[in-house]
Amino acid sequence: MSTTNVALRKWVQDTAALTKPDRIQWCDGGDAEYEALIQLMLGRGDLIRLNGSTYPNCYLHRSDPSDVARVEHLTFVCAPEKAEAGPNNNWMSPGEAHLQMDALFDGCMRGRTMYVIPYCMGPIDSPYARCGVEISDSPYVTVNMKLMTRMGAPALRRIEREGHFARGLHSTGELDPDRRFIMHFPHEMLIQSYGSGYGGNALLGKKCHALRLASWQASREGWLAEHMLILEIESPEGEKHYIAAAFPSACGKTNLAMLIPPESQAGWKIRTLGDDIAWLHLDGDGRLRAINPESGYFGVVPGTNPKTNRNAFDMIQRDAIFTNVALNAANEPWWEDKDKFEPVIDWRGKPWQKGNGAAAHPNSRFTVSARQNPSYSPLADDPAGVPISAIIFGGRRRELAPLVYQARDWRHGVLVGASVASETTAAAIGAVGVTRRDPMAMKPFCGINFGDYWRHWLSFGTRSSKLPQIFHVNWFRQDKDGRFLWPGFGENLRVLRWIVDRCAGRVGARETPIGFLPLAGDIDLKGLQIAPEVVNSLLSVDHASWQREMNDIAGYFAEFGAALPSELSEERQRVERELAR
Ligand code: SAT
Ligand code: MN
Repeated sequence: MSTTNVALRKWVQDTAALTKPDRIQWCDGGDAEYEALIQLMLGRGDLIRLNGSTYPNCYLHRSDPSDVARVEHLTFVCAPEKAEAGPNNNWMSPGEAHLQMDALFDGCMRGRTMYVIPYCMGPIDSPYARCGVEISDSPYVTVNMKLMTRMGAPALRRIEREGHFARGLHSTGELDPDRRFIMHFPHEMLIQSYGSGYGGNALLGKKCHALRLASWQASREGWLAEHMLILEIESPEGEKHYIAAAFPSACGKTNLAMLIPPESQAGWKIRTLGDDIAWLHLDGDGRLRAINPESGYFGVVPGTNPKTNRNAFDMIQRDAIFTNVALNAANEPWWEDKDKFEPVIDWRGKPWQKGNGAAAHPNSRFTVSARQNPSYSPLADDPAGVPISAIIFGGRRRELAPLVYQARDWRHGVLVGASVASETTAAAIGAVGVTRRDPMAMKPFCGINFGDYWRHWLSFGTRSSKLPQIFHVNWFRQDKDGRFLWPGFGENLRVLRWIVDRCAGRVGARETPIGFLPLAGDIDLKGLQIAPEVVNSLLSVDHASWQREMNDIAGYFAEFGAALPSELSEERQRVERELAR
């Protein structure tokens, strides 16, 4: 196989001349190709077959122990001007980055096969979808791309029709942390990733293309590329709303997207359109429509069980790839909080003993096709996407942020999104549990200067009068003994219902300086064992703490200097004035 697209043919030839693979394989995305790659990896020991009667077609991949998460300090945006990348990104000049990367890629695929992987981010016939080609020497990447994207022949046909595509070159290299870089060249719509085989560093359609390059492209073309799940909520009366929600990695996006209504919420239904990324476009009527560019999930495994996420638990019983989980005595995948049984082999492949710490890596992952999700919405394949009623921002915060509040208007909502802060998780290398600013949950993924990105967000306020309402939630409030105040998981539906009621104009709210909060009784708490004083503290706004927060946000915004939109600092000052009143 090859292609009629001259630019693609030339890029493949040039890349082969540089990396010197033994073979080139053009991927068609078919099942036979997938099977053959699985067999190849089983033979090489890159995959372990799991118990075939309880976990049919499931495999375990162990990555190098030094290669288990995204590496933000080795991730760069290489735009010609440093100001384009902003203080929120590492920057290197494109010339220097190309020199470094060419030296790393030189001859790196000797003895290996070079896979040419055409893919489409979004429904193949959607005007909102965008194509890319990843060149990789990793069969693990190739099979994951098949599960995560619309990969193969149909994507190549679209590329040949349209004539343009994003380019991603990836090699696992030597898996040496000192020879590892994830480089983005937005002006060339090019990604170069070397030295890591792990998730967000290697599956280039996901964070690298669909967020970092796409956020650059979206800001030029007038749309939004966001780190958001997309869900459908249907009331017992059949009223449907679509919600997009942004949370940092490993803060429960997959769980929320697949939420199962508890018994007390009979008749309500949640369907999943996406669990990680949303591309949002204004349609001809001024409504914001969302598509999920992905077609599979790369979810955190630990903590998944029938109580926390029955849908996810069920969907990973077959045709799934597990990365860095443990094994039990029955050769089944095992992870913390899975069940009462004990693991025997840890994620490194060593015998596990009590007291050794976690058996599965805290950032261990499953990869599955989205269609295996029992709550999968076929609208995920609708080329037109879905109209969004509400945008939700959230973070992991022990203190301060109430369970839920609503921004006054779009401009205030942009401030709410820009001020998101969250405690760090195991999804990236580095300290866990440290609170940091993570605007729109895009800190690791925004390929442009946050100042320009916020200006772009604000510009929607003048482009349409039918924009979604913006909310902020915090499922992670704790008391002084570290106990969670809110039960979370399925019970979060109660908060989603209030959000939908607000969008439909059915309930009032208490106006506070930080936005609108629920009135007593408007969040359905029937059947919850939750004390009134706990509800009070979940819905309280402590002015002194919020003044400190606004002050902290001012300090953070100051890092962006002249790139910070004045509208955003004026909005912050408005909130600050109201808090002081
Ligand atoms: O490894 S990924 O970056 O794709 C997962 C995540 O951090 O959300
Ligand atoms: Mn994510």
